[in-house]
Amino acid sequence: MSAVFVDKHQIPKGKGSYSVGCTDLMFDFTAKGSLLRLYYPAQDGEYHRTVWIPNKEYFIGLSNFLGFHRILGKFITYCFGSVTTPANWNAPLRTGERYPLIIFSHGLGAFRTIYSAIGIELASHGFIVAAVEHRDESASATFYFENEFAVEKDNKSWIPYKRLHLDNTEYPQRHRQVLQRAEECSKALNLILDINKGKKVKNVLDSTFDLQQLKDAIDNKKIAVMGHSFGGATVIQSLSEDKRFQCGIALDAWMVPLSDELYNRVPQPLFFINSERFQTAENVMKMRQFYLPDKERKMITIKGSVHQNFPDFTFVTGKVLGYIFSLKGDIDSDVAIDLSNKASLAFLQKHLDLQRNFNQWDHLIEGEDANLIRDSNADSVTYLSEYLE
Ligand code: 8U6
Repeated sequence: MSAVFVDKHQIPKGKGSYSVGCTDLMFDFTAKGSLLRLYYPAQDGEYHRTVWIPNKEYFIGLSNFLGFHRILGKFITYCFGSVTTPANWNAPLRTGERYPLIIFSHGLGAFRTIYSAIGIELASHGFIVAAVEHRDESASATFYFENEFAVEKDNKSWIPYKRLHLDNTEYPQRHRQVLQRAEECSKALNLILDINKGKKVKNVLDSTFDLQQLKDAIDNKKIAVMGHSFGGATVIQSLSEDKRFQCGIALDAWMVPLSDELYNRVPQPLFFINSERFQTAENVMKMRQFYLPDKERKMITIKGSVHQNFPDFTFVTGKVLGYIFSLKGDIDSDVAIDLSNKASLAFLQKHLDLQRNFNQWDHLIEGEDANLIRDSNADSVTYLSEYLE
């Protein structure tokens, strides 16, 4: 049965020239440390594919986040528990080049492993991508270890998703979370740059990937931050707090968590890539606050796309389930992520000053494609619907 549902639908391979490797890194073991999934240019060779969602707790968490009945939770574990993603698990790093670095932040109810189509594509074009897992109770699930003994015994402490109560106002809690998320992005960056400088870090997760390979592997002047939804808000918060991030890409950003005072604290270039269905006039208005004279801002909208066109589930379901759960829009999922990834690569080349051929996609940054809308559809569309009410 899982073969019928899943095997025909795969997470796309990287289209760049590099093989892609993948590993998980945790340091230190506490909840204040970092947990991230790394996608990187790898040496060619035969390796095992990467297990997409590596623990049952993530499925239980997803099922709770989505409000599914226990039985449906069991069903999605059954369907997706053995799915792999086309990255070579623990493959050795490709040497001979310093790579630009991207810190990636996930959405609400998501976690570090479900943006692999983006991580793999960028790594295949020569980026190291670190997808952090946030401990702000916005992930469907995440874990840490209480102490060294728990590490030894692989006795994980799980942090579940925290549902907000309806009697609470949303903003203060989401704002507190976005501050923690930005701090976690900076902490992950510290960790990776420490390893890049030669600091000996022992991965808390038992791994055959030798972290020493990352020494001098990163071009520490070429660092960007990228994220989806709540992670899009995290991008903007991170840019304001940590000027080591040279630019940011916000995928269908959800702007509610951000303070109204942030708008003039983001000097770095910022690219908004939006879905057609998710955005509202109010949300896009908050994006427009960041448009100030002399600041580089770009916005495009992918026609026929939905919010969940950016995470991986859009690739592993068929049309029917995809439509029912809003995992797919009218646009083909591969076409949508290609546009997002190519526009991202073009933007990154410009603002990280890369000498590559990603400028072949410069027109996408301007929204010039049959499947793109320049800027946004949301301002006018929502005003019209309000007018009709
Ligand atoms: C449906 C996010 C599924 C599924 C995700 C729907 C989602 C899913 C797995 C979880 C969180 N892709 N974060 C059926 N909604 C498996 C079977 O996994 C993305 C995915 C994906 S998110 C997001 C945030 C909020 C909501 C939906 C998605 O940022 O894209 C509400 C009501 O808040």
